[in-house]
Amino acid sequence: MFSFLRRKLFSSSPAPEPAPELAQDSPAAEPVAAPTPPDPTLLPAVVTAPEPAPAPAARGSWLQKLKAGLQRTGSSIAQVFTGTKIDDALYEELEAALLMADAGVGATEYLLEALKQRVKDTRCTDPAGVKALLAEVLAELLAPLEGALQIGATQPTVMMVAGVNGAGKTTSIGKLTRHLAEQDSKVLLAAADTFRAAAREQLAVWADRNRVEIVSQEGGDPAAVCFDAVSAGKARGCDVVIADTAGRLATQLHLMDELRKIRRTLGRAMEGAPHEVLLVVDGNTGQNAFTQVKAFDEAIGLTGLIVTKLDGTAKGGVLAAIALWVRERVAQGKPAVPVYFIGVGEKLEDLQTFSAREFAQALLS
Ligand SMILES: Nc1nc2c(ncn2[C@@H]2O[C@H](COP(=O)(O)OP(=O)(O)OP(=O)(O)O)[C@@H](O)[C@H]2O)c(=O)[nH]1
Ligand SMILES: [Mg+2]
Repeated sequence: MFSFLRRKLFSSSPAPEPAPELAQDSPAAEPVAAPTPPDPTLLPAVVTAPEPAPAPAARGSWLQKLKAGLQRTGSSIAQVFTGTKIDDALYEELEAALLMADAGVGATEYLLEALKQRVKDTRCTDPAGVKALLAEVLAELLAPLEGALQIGATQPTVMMVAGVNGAGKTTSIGKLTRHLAEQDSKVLLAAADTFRAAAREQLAVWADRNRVEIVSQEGGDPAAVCFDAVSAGKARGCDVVIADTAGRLATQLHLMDELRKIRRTLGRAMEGAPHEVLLVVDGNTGQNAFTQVKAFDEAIGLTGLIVTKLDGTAKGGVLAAIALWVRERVAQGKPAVPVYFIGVGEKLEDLQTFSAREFAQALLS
């Protein structure tokens, strides 16, 4: 997977400057903490030891995990095509299966219409052929969700990561940090979940394991931590600063205000920041994930997504609903919101770049 990430993840980035000393330019700034020694009880289940770069076969095994995770959904869609006739009953069954897979009404209608047209155009006569055509139209629908995370256009590239409680934000940041660090990117983490000591410690463990710096502060204002982290990132010639925020529901208005403040503060710390505003959603939550995407986008303007836990009983069809929403945005001249990564487990190699075709095939296999 690693070479795949290398290919997709990075734009050409200039070599980082030698690291100068941290400028203590903010009164609220707590010095960049030396990586905290890990408390073994807090070690995430994700890694037990630094792992070598996965072999090329890793992507194959990832696909198996994705297929297994989506199997419930996939097998029910695949069952629609086990008959011998292409008739109204087949399309009705397919409609029900797509809705069950959490594709939502809009994307289901879109897919059925596109599929019927494709069946007509290709004069397809057997259900197995219709299944192959569905894989095609689904991959086409999902295509706008593909996108490579660009690192290196600015130094540092500043990312803020948000999402509901337990979606997988910190774990995904940890996995991403490892991949970036292995690519010799200098990463600095900002523990902007200042309320829970466990949250700070969880991120500190990842910082320690990946031997990257972390800016952390007990209590206090998460926006101030982010400001300090970007200031430190600039002073130290970091390539990437990633802010981990506390989980919250989009309905908790004061907490959404806090996220907006973090976003504004990052912009004050560095012009143009944050360069990426990422939402982490739990793929298991189906249409709820789609609701979260729309609500967080409205509040903080998303630039990308990470969809986790697609190895569980994920109703992966929700990506079709998100893709349709992205298509509509793009048609209105707004930027796309790509799925930069999908999570298919708790191990390091289980964070993978998203491929529309692979995902469509896994969903229908
Ligand atoms: N199976 C599976 N588990 C995952 C995946 N990503 C994260 N997890 C697990 O989900 C749980 C929550 O992950 P966290 O990274 O702590 O989630 P968070 O969004 O940071 O949570 P809060 O900070 O409490 O809001 C942990 O047990 C992770 O190991 C994934 O892709 N697959
Ligand atoms: Mg967290």
